[in-house]
Parts: sequence; structure tokens; C-alpha cells
Amino acid sequence: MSQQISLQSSLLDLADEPAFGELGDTVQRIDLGLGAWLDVRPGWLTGADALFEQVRTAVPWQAERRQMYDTVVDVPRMTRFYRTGEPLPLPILAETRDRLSAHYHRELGEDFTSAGMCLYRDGRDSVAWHGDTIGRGATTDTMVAILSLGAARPLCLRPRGGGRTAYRIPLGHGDLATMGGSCQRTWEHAIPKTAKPVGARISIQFRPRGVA
Ligand SMILES: O=C(O)CCC(=O)C(=O)O
Repeated sequence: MSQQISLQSSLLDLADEPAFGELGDTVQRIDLGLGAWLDVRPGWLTGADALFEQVRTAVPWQAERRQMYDTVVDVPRMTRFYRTGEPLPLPILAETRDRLSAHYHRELGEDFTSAGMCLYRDGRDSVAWHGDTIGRGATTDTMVAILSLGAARPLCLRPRGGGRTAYRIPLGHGDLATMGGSCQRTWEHAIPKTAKPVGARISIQFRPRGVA
């Protein structure tokens, strides 16, 4: 049975202006084992539903296609990757990155520099089981910090190599989740499809240089 972590995030987040809460002791660390951990900070950003609309409008979303066996299929989500040094489309996204860099700098030893954006339009959009193992994440410990906007979708985690989902963590509405330690090479994560009626969600992932 997977462990469902229930986040008391602000389902009624009516604030017009995005505002960050504290990090510090409000961040809960889950030891996943195998040298991996997951930090969760429900409702880190209030006004996240208002920011969702700004990000959805400001980002030039791209539809990707990829080879799957002998056919080319649509990637079931919209994406845009802002590589290291590329300006982010809204000042608050740079502020988010800088706040995360400040919070994790002692442990990470470097800053977050890139921002991957994913738009899950509805329950048909998803990402399959994977670790972020392009680049340094394949061989060294690192961190991937995710700010979620819009409707909550579960981030699922399982040890690498298959098997059942060990954790299901609903993320949306300004929640923060950070995967750290060996997580990208010893665990896999996914956002599964759902037949339930769910609204759109945006995931913003901050990574250090050379991790993708
Ligand atoms: O949607 C999420 O929060 C996870 C995204 C993800 O795993 C990825 O893009 O590599």
C-alpha cells in the first residue's frame, strides 16, 4: 500500500497577490531510504491560483512529440524549459528560485539555475515513471525543487526498478516538494493520468546547473 501524504494546502486560496510563507522549520522531510529524501512544504505560496493564470499566460508553452517504438506520439503535457542564464518570464519566478537557493544552499552547495515548466491541462496529461538522470543526477546526489500551481495532482514515488507506488503526495495550490539526496537515481517519480475531473496544474521545477 502506498503512503498517502495529506497536505493541508489552501484549497480556498483566494488571495490576489502571491506571497511566500516561511521555509525553515515548516519544511517536513521524509526519509525515503536508499539515501533519498523528500521535503514537503504545503501552501508555501499563497495567491498561487492567481499566479497560475499569470504563468499560464506568460509562458510560451510547447507541445512535444517523441518516438515510441515505431511511432511518434504526443507528449501528454505542455512544457517549456528555461536553461541556466535564460531570463524567466515573471520576476516572481526568479524570486522563487532565489528563495529556494537561499534555503538549500548550505546543503546543496550551489544554486538552482534552471526552471522546467510543465502544464497538465487535465487528467489525461501525465508524466511516466522516471528519474531526472540526464546529467549529474545520474551519478551524484542533487536536488529538484518543485513549486505546484493550480489543481492538485499526486506526485508518486517508488524505488527504482519498478514495483508499487510507495508514496502519493498531492501537489497543487502553492505546495513545495523537493527531491534530494540520491532520489533521482535510486527512486522514480511520476504524475499518473486520472479519469477524475481535475483542473489544470502547473509544475515549476528548479534544478542546479547540469541536472535535467
Ligand atoms: O509535475 C511534476 O511536478 C513533476 C515533473 C517531472 O517529474 C519532470 O518534469 O521531470
